[in-house]
Parts: sequence; C-alpha cells; structure tokens
Amino acid sequence: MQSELYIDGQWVKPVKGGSFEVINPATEEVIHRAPAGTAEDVDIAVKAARRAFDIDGWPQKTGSQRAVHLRAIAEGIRTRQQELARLEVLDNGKPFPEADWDVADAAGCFDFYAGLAEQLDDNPEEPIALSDSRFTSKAVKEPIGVAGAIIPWNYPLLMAAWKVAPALAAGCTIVLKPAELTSLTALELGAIAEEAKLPPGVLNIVTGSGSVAGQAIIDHKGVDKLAFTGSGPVGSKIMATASRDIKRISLELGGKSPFVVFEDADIEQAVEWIMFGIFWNQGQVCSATSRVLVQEGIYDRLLHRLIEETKRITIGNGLDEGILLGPLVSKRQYEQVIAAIEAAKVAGATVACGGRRPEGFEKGYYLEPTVLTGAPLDSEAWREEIFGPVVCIQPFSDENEAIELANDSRFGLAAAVMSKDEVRAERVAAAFRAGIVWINCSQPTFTEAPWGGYKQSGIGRELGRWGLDNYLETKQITRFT
Ligand code: TAP
Repeated sequence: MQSELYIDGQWVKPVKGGSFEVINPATEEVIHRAPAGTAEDVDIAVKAARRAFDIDGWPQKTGSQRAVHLRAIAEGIRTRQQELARLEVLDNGKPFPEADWDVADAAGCFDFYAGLAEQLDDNPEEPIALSDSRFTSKAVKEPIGVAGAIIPWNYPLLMAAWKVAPALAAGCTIVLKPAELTSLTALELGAIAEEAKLPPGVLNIVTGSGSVAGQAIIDHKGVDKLAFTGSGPVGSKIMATASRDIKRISLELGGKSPFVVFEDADIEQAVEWIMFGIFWNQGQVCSATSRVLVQEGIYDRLLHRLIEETKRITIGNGLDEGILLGPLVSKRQYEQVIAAIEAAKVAGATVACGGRRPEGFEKGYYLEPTVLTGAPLDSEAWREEIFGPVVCIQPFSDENEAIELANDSRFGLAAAVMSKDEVRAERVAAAFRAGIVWINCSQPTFTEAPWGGYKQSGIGRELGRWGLDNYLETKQITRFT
C-alpha cells in the first residue's frame, strides 16, 4: 500500500506531512495510513500538470504515441488484477467478484480510450463547407488543458479510469483526487502509470479530504477543466466555483432511478433485475434503480417473490466465498442509510424486509437488504437518494401513470422498463426523462456507450466518444484564398 502522493512522476510526502486512517468497513480495523494532501500539494501537482501540458509536449504527441502509454496502463492493471481487487474489497467492502469485475473494466477503459486516441490521428480535421467561396475552413479538436478530477468511493479504481483514460487520450494532463474513504487503488494507479513510463506530470494523484485537497483543485487557476462524480451539493459547489473562472465542467451526480415493470413481464426475471439494480455494490450506485413501479395485476406476486429472494442474500466480508452483500463503505454511510429507513417509517412506509443490522455481526457496517412499501410519494425515501441497499416499491395502474410517476423526480440519471411488448417498451423508453434507459434489464454499463444524467443528475456525458469530447475543445481555422 502506497503512503505517499504521486506528483510529477515522483512519490512525495505531503508538504504538511499529514495522513489519515484507512478503515476496512468489514472489520472496522485501521489497515493503513494514507497521505493527506493539502492546497500546497495540489499547487505543486497542478504546476507539474501545467508544465507537462504547456512545455513538455504531452498534447503534441500523436494519439498513437499516447495510446502506447494507455495500453501499458491497461496491461499493468491486468497484471495486478487480483491484488487490486483485494485492495478494493479491503477499502470499500464490496464482494470480491464485484471488485474483480471493476478492475477488469478499468483496464478495458484504458484500452478503449487508447483506441480512440489512435482514431484522433486518423481524423485530425473536419473540412467545413462555407457559404462564401473566398474562404475555406476546417475544424480541429484540441485538448482542453489541465483537468482536475474528483471521484467518489463507490467504484474507486473504475471511477479513476473513467476520468484519467479519456483525459490522457485527448492530450490533457490531470490531477486526480480520490475519495478519502477509498484512496488505495488510485495510488496504485500511480505506480502502474510509472511502470507504463507515463511522462512526469501527466498524471498526478493527490489524496486527502474533499474540503481541503478537493477544494484546492476546484479553486486552482491552473486547472482548465473539472470532472466530478459524487453528491449533488458538492457538484453544485463545483459548478459555482467553476463559473467564476469559466472552467469547463462535467458532473456525474446522484439519481433516484425508476424501474417500471408491466404485467406482461416475467416475474422471476423482473425480481432478478430489480435485485441486481439495487443490491449490487450494497446499493451504493448512482444509477441504482431504487424506485420500483409494478403494475397492479402482478404487484402482490412480485413483491412476495422479491421479499423471498432478498432474504436469501448472503451477507458478509467481501473477501469470503459466496458473499453477495458486503458492508456499507463507512460508519457515516451506514448511519445515514439507517436514518433514512427510520425516517421512511415515520413518513408512513412499511419495512417489508430488512432494515436493520443482520444478526451475528458485531463489527462492520453491515445492513440487511431492505424493501420498503407504501413510502408516500412526497417522502424523502421515495424522492431522495439513499445510496444503500434500500428499494421502494409501489403499484401503478396504467402506462400513463407509470411514466408520470417515473419522471416525477428532480433526478434523471437512469430508468428501466420491463415488458414483453416491444413497442410499449420503446414508447416508455422514449418517454423517460433520463440519460440512460434500460429495456428488460437494469444496470449493464458499457465503456462504449454514453453515461450521464438529465436534470439534477449532472452535466455532460462520460464514456464512449462522448467521454473523449469532455476533454477536447473545438477550434475553427478559416483561410482567405
Ligand atoms: P461527496 O461529498 O460528493 O464526495 C465525492 C468526492 O468529492 C470525494 O472525493 C470528496 O472528498 C469530494 N469532495 C467533498 N467535498 C468537496 C469540496 N468541498 N470540494 C471538492 N471536493 C469535495 O459524496 P460523499 O460524501 O462521499 O457521499 C455523500 C452522498 O453523495 C452519498 O450518500 C450519495 O448519496 C452521494 N454519492 C453519489 C455518488 C454518485 S456516483 N453519484 C457517489 C458517491 C456519493 P472526500 O470524500 O475525500 O472528502
């Protein structure tokens, strides 16, 4: 486990020498002390990133040259896959197979953006047809500059990959701040970048708290673009600060995503996808389908099967075999989710199953997977992100009501629909006000496809070619002939 910051290609102690505890959420034990970066460290990191961008020539390399480094990082991640997945479990608590999948996906993300970097060489400019024949014009794409990336704790290495890979592919340099709760694999990414011979200053990793290191990144005049994934309030703060300097921003914020199940759907399949949509990663997923709407005719049967299957979920330490649900990431998160369940009960909801600490667990932030029925439509449980293994379920009568209930949210990240009627499924998919829509499934995520939200779920799109655009400017060059 790394104990220093990765800045300008070097491992360095924080200027003020601070550190913070890394706690295993399954055991509540302190397993490491990670370096606590401050504004001084961020300043050094941003200056290194500026030099790598402005002077050392990272943006002037061809896309293919940058791709060599990206592919080497992908290879480095794969070589250390088991070790990284284990660190992720120790730090975040998720079951090992999920962590293993995340790490593989992070490697895939670097490979994918290596491919897009190469394609930048194939299409360096786009000719523009002008209305005045005395002029010729073309558009070229150029990297924005220095990116500051701030990421959450739910997918530590994968969220780092979603930001670092497209930024480097585009020719930007970057300062990355992982969440204090989960810094271990982000720091390992520094070691992997070093082995991949990434030039100094291109990737800098400053661990530390959001209010200190994170705030210093968003405030820094040397940062041209901010990329953030996390909560709405911090996203809003970033937007306000960015507007002062007209920094480019992309925000991936929360959600309260609906899952609409029509009467003609297969109940067993629906239960499977509902559980995947809310209990994967202990429900700590921005796109979790946490509001389930079921058509009246199958509501009772589906609820019965959902409760039966939810009670069978094996809870435990993510490193143990056969575990499907690990602990929540932190004591604070555990307490917040418990408080949300208690508030739901006060508001009139019924806990159909779960809702408490499972028996036999003295240590660790464990919580039974929870199904809430009858949460009033104006309650926080129905409207606000709980970010835990808690699903609210409601009946609906017809398609119009389903769409109305689904869209009645300030969020618009994801939405899902299940129906054997393909025409209806397409119609409902079109009516959802959400950036990601799943038909007959929930949560599959592909590096190639755009990811991001409508409404208060964010601004911009990550992944796919859209993710690369996040880090590119468009320049018009016009010539008088
Ligand atoms: P946030 O506070 O938003 O944390 C996300 C990242 O922002 C972390 O790296 C955090 O650093 C940093 N940060 C916090 N305050 C900052 C500031 N003033 N300036 C710059 N960076 C700052 O989320 P959280 O506290 O971890 O979780 C709170 C809630 O947010 C959750 O319950 C959940 O509802 C939501 N959440 C959503 C997502 C997604 S993917 N949409 C992910 C995580 C959480 P530190 O954590 O190191 O302080």
